[in-house]
Amino acid sequence: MRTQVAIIGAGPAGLLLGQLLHQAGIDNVIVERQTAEHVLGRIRAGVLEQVTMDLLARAGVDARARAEGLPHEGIELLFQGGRHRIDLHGLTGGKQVTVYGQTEVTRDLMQARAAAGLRTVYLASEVSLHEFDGTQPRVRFRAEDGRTQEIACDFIAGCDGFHGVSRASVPTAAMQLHEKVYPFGWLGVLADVRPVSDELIYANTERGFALCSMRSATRSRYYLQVPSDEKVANWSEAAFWDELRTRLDPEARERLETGPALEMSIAPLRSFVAEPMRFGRLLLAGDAAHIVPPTGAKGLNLAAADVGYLARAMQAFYGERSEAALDRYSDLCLRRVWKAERFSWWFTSLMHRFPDTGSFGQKIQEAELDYLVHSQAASTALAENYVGLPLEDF
Ligand code: RFL
Ligand code: PHB
Repeated sequence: MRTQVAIIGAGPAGLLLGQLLHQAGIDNVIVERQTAEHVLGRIRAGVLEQVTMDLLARAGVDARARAEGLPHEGIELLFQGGRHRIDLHGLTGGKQVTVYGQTEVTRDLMQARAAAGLRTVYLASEVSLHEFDGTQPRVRFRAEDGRTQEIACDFIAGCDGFHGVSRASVPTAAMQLHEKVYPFGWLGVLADVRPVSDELIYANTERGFALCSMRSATRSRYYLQVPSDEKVANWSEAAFWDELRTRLDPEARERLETGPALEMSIAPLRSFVAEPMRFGRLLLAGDAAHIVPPTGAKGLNLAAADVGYLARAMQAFYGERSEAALDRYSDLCLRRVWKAERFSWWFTSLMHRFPDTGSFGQKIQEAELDYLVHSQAASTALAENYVGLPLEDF
């Protein structure tokens, strides 16, 4: 098999890149380890920045996100038992975010890819990357029928997430890794109940963090901070709802609707960056290159921004025969990535209870939150990061 760009991974990064390249007339093949159903079954992100919506539009796959996504102009911070609104729209000169599930983004991208007749190999095992330090890289894998296949290409895009093979194929001496693992995770529940509030609630409590999010007017997504060694099996659904209630304010507690969990899982929290993001003809994008804790809702949005830059760089390569944009790819991404890393780390540190938080740490968090919601300068800094920093040079 031959293509211009072999994309490893059919998550949002790989699928969006495939669509953006297709729009630019660049042929691509996606190689994915799982089935499409498995990829669609992962319940993850829910908040899209305008930058991400714009890239979906550029890829021609924004119709349903625009029609069914929920525009959110504010978020609520809950601390010391009271809720305070951050007016994202007012503080950023009219920007907003769109609440639309990663599952739906992925479904829309998969449908567009199928409609365009683009090649995707699912259930590819033993994927390996070869000769990306030259000009004719190759991707080898075992297909569903057990046969070994090879793709000859000009570029390999490593969009295979944190545990993928792409970053692991780079010699360790060629890469610098920066990592912070948090001593807690998020226990998430998805349920067909009406959201407790019109806007997302981020809660700081002495019992730990909680988040009230949603997927639609009738489907809610809730999270609780739990210790990192916690197991889902230790939680009954009733225990989840009871604990969530204790972390809410009296009005939200009263309004909270409960129902059977459609999904319940624990996600670990981690900050991670691999530098650089380019190794010859191998380019990393999304979670393959960097991870943020979900508190700032940045992971999927960073993945989208990376592939926006990458598609543009490849367009310049094929259109103008210029490698300049590919040469700048890593630096351009990482400048914005590190700002999102900082924001996500800061917001996580402010909202969660750490083993050494104690009464002093709790008081300091509450003082900072009090300052944050009453200072226009501090609220503006939160708002402009939450809605997403602009793409430089785009
Ligand atoms: P993905 O989604 O992990 O996709 C990678 C794909 O690569 C495949 N793969 C391989 N394929 C072939 N060969 C191999 N050897 C392979 N190894 C892996 C995998 O099967 C998979 O299909 O990475 P991508 O595309 O970079 O997308 C990143 C996002 O998924 C991630 O950043 C977000 O989900 C993070 N995130 C959030 N981001 C936001 O922007 N806003 C949010 O509100 C938000 N909330 C969240 C989140 C992540 C969460 N979890 C579970 C980690 C909430 C949670 C709870
Ligand atoms: C979600 O709806 O899954 C979600 C929303 C906001 C976050 C993280 C996750 O910060």
